[in-house]
Amino acid sequence: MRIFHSDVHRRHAPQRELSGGEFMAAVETPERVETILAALQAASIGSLEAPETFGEKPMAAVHTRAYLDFLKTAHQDWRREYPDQDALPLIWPMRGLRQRLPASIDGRLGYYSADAGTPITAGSWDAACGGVDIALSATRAVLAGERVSYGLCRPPGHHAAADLMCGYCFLNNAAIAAQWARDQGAERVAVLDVDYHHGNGTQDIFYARDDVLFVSIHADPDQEYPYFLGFADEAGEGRGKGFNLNLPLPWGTSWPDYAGALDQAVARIEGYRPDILIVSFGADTFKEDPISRFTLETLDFAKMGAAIAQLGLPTVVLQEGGYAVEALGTNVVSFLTGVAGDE
Ligand code: SP5
Ligand code: ZN
Repeated sequence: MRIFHSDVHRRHAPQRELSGGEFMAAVETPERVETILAALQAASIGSLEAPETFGEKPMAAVHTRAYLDFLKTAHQDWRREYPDQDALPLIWPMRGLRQRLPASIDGRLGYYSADAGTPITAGSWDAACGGVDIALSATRAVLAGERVSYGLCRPPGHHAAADLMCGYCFLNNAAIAAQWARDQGAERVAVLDVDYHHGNGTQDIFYARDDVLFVSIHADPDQEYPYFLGFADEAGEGRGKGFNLNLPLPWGTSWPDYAGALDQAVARIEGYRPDILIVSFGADTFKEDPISRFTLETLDFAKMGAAIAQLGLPTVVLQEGGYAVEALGTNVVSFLTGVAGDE
């Protein structure tokens, strides 16, 4: 298995995040990558490689140019107003307000964000670009004939929409990879999102399309973040009708019920006959995850990977969430071992 990673993610190192009414220690930290890398090296399940550089064009095929330009300078603009803090929005253009892009940084932060839990730091843009390069390098490896590749992306991507940052995500690594695979000649691309949280950004980006199937297993948005998308009745629109499948599960879900949903997800993907499968993998379904409420165990990740491997598809695994740092590396290795099968 070819594995792609880099150190650029370290430039995104938020100290604190707003959660539960107070500033808490950030959970989406650089240590997440360090622990995964250490476990990958110890397990020697693949070659560790540096990503290639792809530039902004693949990003601009998914995100708006205005959003990319905003992200690029957001922290510099913020620092002119607020000397020492990470950038966070505090007001959004909601019901009854004008959908108009303001000039001020506070206004633009609200316009281009969906929550106040996604701090922008001085190096966030560079780190996010590095995550995209990793995702695209992993995708290129699979298009070139590798059966399975893994992109150790950080920051994660699946909550980011075409022009919204959200849920620790800035650039949607999986969506950019899916679109890029299409542009390289793949006719049908499937994205399977098994992060604990619904991949609202990925769903939104492909909602009206039938050339990218989006299937997601996640905590019920009636109970869990992101609260406003990810319900079972969201099936796609227009040409995309029937090409979006949400499988929400309640708090407390353990392997037997998770496995049932995974069977449905796998059956839908099999019926779609994609040329390539992109997996948004979050280990935040783990029983000890500090912000989540499923109860999967380390060995369940291997079973999850094995069920996905049954599809026999060229498969790109991209890292999303997972915040139980001590077990994170082991959980990722468990999943990848399952996906790799007998290779
Ligand atoms: C990529 C990814 O996994 N993003 C997750 C974003 C979740 N953001 C909201 C976190 C709210 C946590 N509050 C739960 C407190 C538990 N004590
Ligand atoms: Zn998550």
